Amino acid sequence: MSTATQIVTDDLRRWIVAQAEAGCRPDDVLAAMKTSGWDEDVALEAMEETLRQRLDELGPRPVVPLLPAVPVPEPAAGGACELLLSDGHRVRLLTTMGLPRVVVFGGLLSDAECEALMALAAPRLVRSETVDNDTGGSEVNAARTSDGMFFERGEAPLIQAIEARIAELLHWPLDHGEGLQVLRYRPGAEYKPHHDYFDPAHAGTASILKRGGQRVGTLVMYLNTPEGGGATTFPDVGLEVAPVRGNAVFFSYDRAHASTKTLHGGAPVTAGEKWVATKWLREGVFA
Ligand code: PD2
Ligand code: ZN
Repeated sequence: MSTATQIVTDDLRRWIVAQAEAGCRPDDVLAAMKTSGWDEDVALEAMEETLRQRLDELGPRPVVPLLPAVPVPEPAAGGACELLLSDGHRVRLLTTMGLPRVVVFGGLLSDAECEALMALAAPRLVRSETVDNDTGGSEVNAARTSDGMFFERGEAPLIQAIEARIAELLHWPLDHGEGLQVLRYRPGAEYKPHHDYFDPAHAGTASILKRGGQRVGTLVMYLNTPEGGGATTFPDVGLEVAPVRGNAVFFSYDRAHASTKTLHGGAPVTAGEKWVATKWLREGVFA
């Protein structure tokens, strides 16, 4: 489509409004318009003008107060670039970020621990499910094409040792953590961008929160180094964490809100397999 013939029709305006009302991110709408041949400047102006007009039509809307911020797990590094834990394990701080709060750890798990965790998990892997927002149950979801399993908290000496290390590293009580989840991604498998907190607007959330309250932090530990792909991505800030055996990425969210910028995903694995163990931390006791 040549820029000279790019007329913003009523149909296009209606489409832009429909995308916004369906919750599509502006970047994705812009990308779709560019793919269909719209010049970026024309597309941006059309989006801005159309959405401004729509807001004017809707008139003033009540301001919904943000949920209050709650305490979150936080590693006690005090500026150090290495932490010595009480089990003798040394963990390196490779990267940190303020918003979203992200910390990348080096050497959180040894090679032997990664191997042992994969071996314990392998016979129990089944196609991953995600939370069904309406019922609070779980369902198979095309956005998550991995296989997974959950360990019970403390179910084996190796699990106990890893959980104790995480509790010390993140200054968060062991009983505020869910059981470890192991995921295996095969080539082509991915986990599309999502938030790990439970959306307060969804009908199923109230029942989920009865057990341990909200999630306030996530630790994704890499159990192997895939041959290709599989980064953990934070699309709001353009951060990509490379999956490297023994390393881990931690992020926290002090309210169940997109302003925490913790939208994140697992990029498609392009070669080999990717194995991770995820620990989710809750506000309260997860019994
Ligand atoms: O495997 C990952 O990189 C990944 C990405 C997004 C894991 C999770 N989320 C998760 O377990 O919540
Ligand atoms: Zn996640």
